Amino acid sequence: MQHIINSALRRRCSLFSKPAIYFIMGTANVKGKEPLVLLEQALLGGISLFQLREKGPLALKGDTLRRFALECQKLCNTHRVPFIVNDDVELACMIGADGVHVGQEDLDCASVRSRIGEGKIIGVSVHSMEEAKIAVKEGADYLGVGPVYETQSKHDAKAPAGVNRIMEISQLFSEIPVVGIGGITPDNARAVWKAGVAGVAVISALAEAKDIAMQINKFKASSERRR
Ligand code: 3NM
Repeated sequence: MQHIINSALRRRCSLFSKPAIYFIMGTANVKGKEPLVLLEQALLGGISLFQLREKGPLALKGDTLRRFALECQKLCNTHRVPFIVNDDVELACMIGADGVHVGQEDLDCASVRSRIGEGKIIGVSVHSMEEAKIAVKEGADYLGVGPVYETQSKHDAKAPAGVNRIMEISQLFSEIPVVGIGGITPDNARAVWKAGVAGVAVISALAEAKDIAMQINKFKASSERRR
């Protein structure tokens, strides 16, 4: 048991040792840009984690998705940035991703753990204290809490909850990194950092940025002003 607790602690500490800029992207989010070029720019710019979230009517599937995921993984490995797969546990296991992120409609955290093993990262999206309690009990390594602000990137997103929920959850589970998500930009990120997050998870403010490296720097600067 002790070694399991230790390995979970190691995973969490190394992932969120610095304020994390967590880039999430799928081919639907890139607005005509080349996704692998965008990812490489984000990695060069200094993102802390990357999540492949391939959703929507034109989402890549099957072998095409597997090949794309492998390219993303290769880039992340080169830059030593953890590569997380959204929802698709089978794909994550097949290619040996660093972890899986699941929502409330996906497989539960305990089942994901039994499939991907102890050494991997599991993130869980939660939208209430109740969901957070269950995810923590089942061994989530970090929680994604959102949407903080209005978002265009998730068609079934819940109503924006602001930063209060993040504050409550991060205070109750001070040992579990909490990541804010939903409509976060460098201009509104400061309140999110102040609410106690270990990271900000971002799709559009990075994928659609004119200069992604500059945008990442702005996110980093927003975290430095958090106290
Ligand atoms: N999950 P953007 S909000 C993927 O509330 C996702 O759980 C959310 O994209 C949640 O940074 C969201 O463009 C979309 O708003 C985040």
